[in-house]
Amino acid sequence: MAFETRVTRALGIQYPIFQGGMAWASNVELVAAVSNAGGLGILGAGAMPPEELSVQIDRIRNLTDKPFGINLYYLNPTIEAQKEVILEKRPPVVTVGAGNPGRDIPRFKEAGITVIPVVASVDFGRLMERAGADMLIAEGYESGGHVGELTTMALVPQLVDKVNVPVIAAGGIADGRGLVAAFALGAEAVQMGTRFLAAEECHVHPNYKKSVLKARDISTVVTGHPSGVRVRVIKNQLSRKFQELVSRGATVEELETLGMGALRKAVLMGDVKMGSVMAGQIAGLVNEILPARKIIENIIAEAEEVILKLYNSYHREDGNG
Ligand code: TUI
Repeated sequence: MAFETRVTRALGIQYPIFQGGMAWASNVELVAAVSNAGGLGILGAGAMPPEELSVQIDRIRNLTDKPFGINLYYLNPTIEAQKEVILEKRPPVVTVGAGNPGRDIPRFKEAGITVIPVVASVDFGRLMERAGADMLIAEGYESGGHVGELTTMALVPQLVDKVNVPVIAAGGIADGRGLVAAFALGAEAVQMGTRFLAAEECHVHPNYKKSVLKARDISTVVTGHPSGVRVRVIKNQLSRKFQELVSRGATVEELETLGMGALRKAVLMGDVKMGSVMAGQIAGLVNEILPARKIIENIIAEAEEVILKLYNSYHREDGNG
């Protein structure tokens, strides 16, 4: 089987491709389409009310019999109630962003759930491994949304060297070249968010999709208070306002009030001027809307080509590759 790793074997998925659990943006149809195509679809629970999360897990199960995941955002005020829903509904996989799930890992695992924290540094990854994490998502600064400081290129190999659990690379990956690069660094799967924003099944507002398709290499910026939550978005009126406030010495609270609800405004209402249009630096590579299955098939086919090309160029005597 193509690209079989500890990740694909442990989860029972065909391809080592996760669809990032994006708050508001990863709807049940997208999750099911990715899982049905052989990847791992992940629902972004974000700020979802717990009752709604429960309903959506049932809906995913109606649409696929394949493994899927739920992403919990640990800064969400209703996180405790969301955890209870998770323990009751027992999705196959839980990924955890923006916080320390340490003391929850044992009970998630007792419920038969594979627990995969998102980490932005080696030390935090080691801590999560000691706490019992089954795998780690190493998310680089290229990513959309809430970001740490290290790039994927720097984080993945350093983390791989310091932990025994499998590492999934995230941030800056949108095609087969990215997958092969991540594997070269020691990752055993990749997670992509931005690429799946442009999936046919993704329900983000058409204006949001257009912004992603139009974006180029330098279209994103990290906004937020230096000591608060820092979020990568596509540059717009809101991101400029954020930067202006920071340079005028605004407090963390002022900035978070401005940011609150801005993601929902962009995703559901299509306000791409004053909404938070989260996307990664790789958005410039995302130029067409395709069904999730096609996205996955294209990436695998391209990765195979890249590997063959590398192999041939390594072995060719004349060195022209
Ligand atoms: O969570 C994400 N990405 C996100 S969440 C999100 S929703 C949002 N909406 C409005 C404002 C802000 C966010 C959009 N994008 N990625 C996972 C992630 N986790 N990236 C980085 C981290 C992280 C950072 C520090 C995880 C742990 C950590 O430290 C934990 C500790 O205790 O040291």
